[in-house]
Amino acid sequence: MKKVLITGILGQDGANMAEYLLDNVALYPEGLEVYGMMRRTSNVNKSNIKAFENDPYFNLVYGDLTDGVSLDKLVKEIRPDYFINFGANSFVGCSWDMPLQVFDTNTLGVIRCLEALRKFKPDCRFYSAGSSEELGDVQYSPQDINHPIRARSPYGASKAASRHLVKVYRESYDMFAIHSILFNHEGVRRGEEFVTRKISKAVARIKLSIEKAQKFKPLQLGNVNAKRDWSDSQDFVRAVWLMLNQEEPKEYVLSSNETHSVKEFVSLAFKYAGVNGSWSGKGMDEKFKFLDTVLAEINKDFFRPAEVNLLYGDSTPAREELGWKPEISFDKLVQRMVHHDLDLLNK
Ligand code: NAP
Ligand code: G4F
Repeated sequence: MKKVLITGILGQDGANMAEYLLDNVALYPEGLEVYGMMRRTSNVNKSNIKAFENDPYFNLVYGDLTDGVSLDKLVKEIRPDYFINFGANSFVGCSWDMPLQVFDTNTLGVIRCLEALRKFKPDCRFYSAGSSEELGDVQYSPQDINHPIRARSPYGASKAASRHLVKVYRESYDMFAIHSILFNHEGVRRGEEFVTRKISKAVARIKLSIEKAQKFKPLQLGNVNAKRDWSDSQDFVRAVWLMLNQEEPKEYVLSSNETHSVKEFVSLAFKYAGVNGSWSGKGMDEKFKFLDTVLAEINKDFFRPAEVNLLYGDSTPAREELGWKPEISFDKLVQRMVHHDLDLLNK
């Protein structure tokens, strides 16, 4: 029986990872059991795990990355074969407001996971999610695994530090421990504070208001000229599983190998909702309009103290060496997110 412990189960990637494994249980004749770790919060949101919460091979367990006792206890009791750490404070925008909490969760949390495994299950394979945000003000494009760390946010710095820690444990204790550089990845389970989901939800709301001839507030955005390399999270979890099942613990970049601006995302999202519009104006006066109707505008509240202006990945080694290939294009991703949020509003 293979046991997989996943942190961040109520988040986007944790839920997609668990669903991917549970959908493929038949591939493991020796049996596969998935343990999803959630922390205790006052108002739990289980919407991302609704589809598989009652699956007989799925178990929900309590634990917290800021509490080493809880991680020790889980590792001792479950004795996982794979430990996939998707838990984090993952929102770059708030990492200036709570840098200590971000480091406690994203960096010390990784030490706590590694220590629990070192003490109680050293042969467990460990994966921790790293980020293209570690690369910061990039020096060249596209960015590969050798790009220097130039973090621009407390979040980026927290992930960079955790990358070093994973390497230290791998080399010091001969553990199968990897941290890979994940470029942005989205989908219908994406949190609403991230720009893609904020856009798809607002576009659905605005589309409905237009249909009902009701007044609406335009979508408010910060730096719409930032460029990101966006993929679908469902494509990434397949690659994470391939990485965990290599012979040797090698680290990879996962990316779409394309880059698009926030402005492009907005234009495409409105297009898939059947709303025409175009960008005009400059700087703080830039607006996305249909005739005289403003659909999206700039709001200084959404700018960051320091911005990562461009991310553009090169995942060629992952494609060639792991045999991984993303299946969902940028266009398809935007279309799926917008149609999903339209369906939610029309229910
Ligand atoms: P997400 O949706 O924000 O999920 C993160 C999960 O971590 C949430 O379920 C959250 O729990 C949990 N968490 C937060 N603090 C915790 C703590 N102290 N103890 C235990 N769990 C805690 O993020 P995601 O998009 O799935 O990302 C997964 C991982 O990949 C994260 O490490 C993220 O930093 C990294 N990453 C993501 C991207 C991307 O574009 N999505 C790119 C690069 C790297 P609650 O549900 O209780 O809040
Ligand atoms: O969607 P975002 O908040 O994602 P960001 O900062 O790139 O971080 C995501 O990707 C990282 C990988 O590079 C992950 F590690 C991290 O966990 C997270 O998943 O913002 C994307 C871009 C930024 O340049 C931001 O300034 O969109 C810009 N933006 C413009 N207006 C906005 C907004 N971002 C947000 N969240 N909200 C806005 O209104």
